[in-house]
Amino acid sequence: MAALDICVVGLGYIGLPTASLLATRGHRVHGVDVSQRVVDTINRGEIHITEPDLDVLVRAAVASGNLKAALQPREADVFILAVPTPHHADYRPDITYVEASAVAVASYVRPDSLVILESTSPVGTTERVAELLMEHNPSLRGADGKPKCAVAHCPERVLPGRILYELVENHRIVGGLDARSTDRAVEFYRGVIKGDVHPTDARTAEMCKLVENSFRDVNIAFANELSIVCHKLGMNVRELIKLANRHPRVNILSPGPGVGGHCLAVDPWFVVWAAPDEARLIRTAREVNDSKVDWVVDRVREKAARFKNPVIACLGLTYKQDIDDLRESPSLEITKKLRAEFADGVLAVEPNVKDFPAFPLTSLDEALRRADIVVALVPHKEVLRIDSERLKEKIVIDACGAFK
Ligand code: SAJ
Repeated sequence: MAALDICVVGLGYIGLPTASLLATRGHRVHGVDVSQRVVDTINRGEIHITEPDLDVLVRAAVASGNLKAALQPREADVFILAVPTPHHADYRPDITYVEASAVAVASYVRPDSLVILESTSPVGTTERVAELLMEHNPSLRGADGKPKCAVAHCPERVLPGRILYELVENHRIVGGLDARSTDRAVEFYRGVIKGDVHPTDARTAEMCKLVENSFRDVNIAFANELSIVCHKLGMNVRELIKLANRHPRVNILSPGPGVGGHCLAVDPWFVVWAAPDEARLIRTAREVNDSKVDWVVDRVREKAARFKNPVIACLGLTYKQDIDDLRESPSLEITKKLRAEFADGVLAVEPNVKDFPAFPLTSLDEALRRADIVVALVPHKEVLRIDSERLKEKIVIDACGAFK
């Protein structure tokens, strides 16, 4: 593929790896972010997030001269919108960042440009992007009222911790607003990734991503519900799951302290919001997974009742292992709730986070030395490596299967 001018809006967990990959493939990439700190960090060839090997890729991309970050967009052949899509307190999707990014690029989009929305989005968002582009740049509106530029949705599907591998290897779903948009976007991704590219329409592509994450959330909810049932029946849930999974068509996932991150804890609500009376299982799964936080806190409280001044070590605060991402983290929630009850008797350990303003962090070694109760919340590699001798005299609550 000939080198293109590409403008990537949102330089976070998806936008930054994508922009860097495209730059190292020879495209001229203009990255845009609203944060001056993020822009400056990237322009120094450094990164503001933790992801294996991303530092090397960004350094190479910036050193090649093909990746530059800025606060403002500029004209390009291809625009990629990779901004967050959270939900409101009542679980209504919040697409204001997507809308703002569409408005921000509108005047730089040409009729021959391709605009791709990669953010996980509620059904209909790609259409909304097209509307905003035409509203803020009337030269993009065709005689038929439809956009002259190509507009498509291609949901990101990468797993934090494996982003660089999955960015290239995963299959992608591409849905344009019309057949021409789909073809343009399919051709673009086929030139960039190794995985297959599957064409569809924009709404199906939007729904596909939501369904993928809802599928995983529902399956984790099954495992989490089992852990609560097994506790009641005095059974070891992990042994049970291992045995059940010996069946050729059973594959139960792993129970944990709840489901976190900006994806599984958020996206299923977009389906529930679109079909509140119909999406009953998806809603219940969300509720089961969310309820796990209080259930773990209750287990700790039960054990702590034996001590006058219990010292409780919470191992791990991030939403999953070996990353620094605290978004929607059930482990952080559990630790906060325990701190509200036991104050400085709670020692929080998080090897992947350096600056944590909310409360002090304790080293793993000190926490293990001082704790009466050890609560394993995230199976970080440091937690998996703990010598069982050090846990002998402790009460251990293993919420994440670290000490199986
Ligand atoms: N978890 C469990 N038990 C399990 C697996 C996961 O409790 O057996 C928990 C994790 O600890 C974490 C949460 O679920 O708190 C989510 O972790 P994850 O590794 O399942 O997924 P994410 O949120 O990091 O990434 C997901 C991925 N989606 C699917 O696997 C269907 C990824 O491919 C998506 O790109 C990403 O969401 C996204 O951005 O939407």
